[in-house]
Amino acid sequence: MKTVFSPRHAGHAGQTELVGGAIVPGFENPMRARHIRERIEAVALGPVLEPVAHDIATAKRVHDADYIDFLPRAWPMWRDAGHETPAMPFVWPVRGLRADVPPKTVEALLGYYSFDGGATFVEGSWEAIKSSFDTALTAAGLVEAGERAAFALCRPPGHHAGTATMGGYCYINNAAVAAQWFRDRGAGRVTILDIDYHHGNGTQEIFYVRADVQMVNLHGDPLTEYPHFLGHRDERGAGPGEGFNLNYPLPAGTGWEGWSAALDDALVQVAAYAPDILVVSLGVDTFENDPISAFRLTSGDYPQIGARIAGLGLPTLFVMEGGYAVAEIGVNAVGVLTGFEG
Ligand code: SP5
Ligand code: ZN
Repeated sequence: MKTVFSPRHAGHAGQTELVGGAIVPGFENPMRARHIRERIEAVALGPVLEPVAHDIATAKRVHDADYIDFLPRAWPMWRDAGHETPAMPFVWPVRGLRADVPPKTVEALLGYYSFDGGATFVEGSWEAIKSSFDTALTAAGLVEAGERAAFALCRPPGHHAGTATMGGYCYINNAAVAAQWFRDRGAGRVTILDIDYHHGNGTQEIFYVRADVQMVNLHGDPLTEYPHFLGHRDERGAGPGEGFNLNYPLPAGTGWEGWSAALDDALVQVAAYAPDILVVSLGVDTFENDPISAFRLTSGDYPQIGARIAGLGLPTLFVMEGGYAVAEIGVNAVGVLTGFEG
């Protein structure tokens, strides 16, 4: 399997995040991509290609134009406002406040375009965000050109990013951009299967009223797990999209038995939809030792996940999302891919 990967992810480094009232080093760091890349070489998964630059207009097919235009401006505005720390949102237009009047300062705009404080900017962030977008589209191009599968080693991840909101380490929704790109290139139906520990709230929001992109999510129950405010079982799509959004919230502590049973059910639903292309939002924060998650999958489980997904027999684009047990992230993520290849 071919991988697309950009060294330009590495400038997105040194971010901080708020955990329990304390500012700590970000869990989403450059070592993640480095370990996956090394594992690809160690197991000789296949060639690693650099992405081709794509027009950012493609991101505006699933995101609001003003939101995308803000992303490259966030860090320069923050720096010019005199800050020396990473740019972090801290005020949001939630219930009772007005979200219809775009504000003018960078502090306010960061909140206007986010749902949490988890998407922060440093000097190299935009270059990394753009390279991650290019990586997804370049890998999508490989699948469109006839590869059975391709791996977009994206960093930063994307599935929490909604139409006009960043959050949860995500800025541009790489999987959603790729799915839309397949549609625009003639695919009739696309499925996004999201197996990251966290619900793919951004992807769900983007496709919620659409029948041409099926969204299937396995994740920690939002009653106790991040992102908390989307991902319940009764969210099944709306209007023409009714029935094309499927959520499998699972309790913290779920291990292989419960998780794989949900996967098997999900795969039956995907097969019934009969998409032309499958996009997998591949997070491995379902791992037992993940520092911010609570499922109990083991490294031996990941190849089995890949094998079961391969059973669909669909052209498949894997897009990297989360996974924070850095020492094992390479074995786990690449394990899915080698399991897929059989
Ligand atoms: C792409 C992705 O996986 N984003 C995840 C973002 C999670 N952000 C906040 C998680 C808060 C979890 N708190 C549990 C801390 C346990 N020590
Ligand atoms: Zn996650």
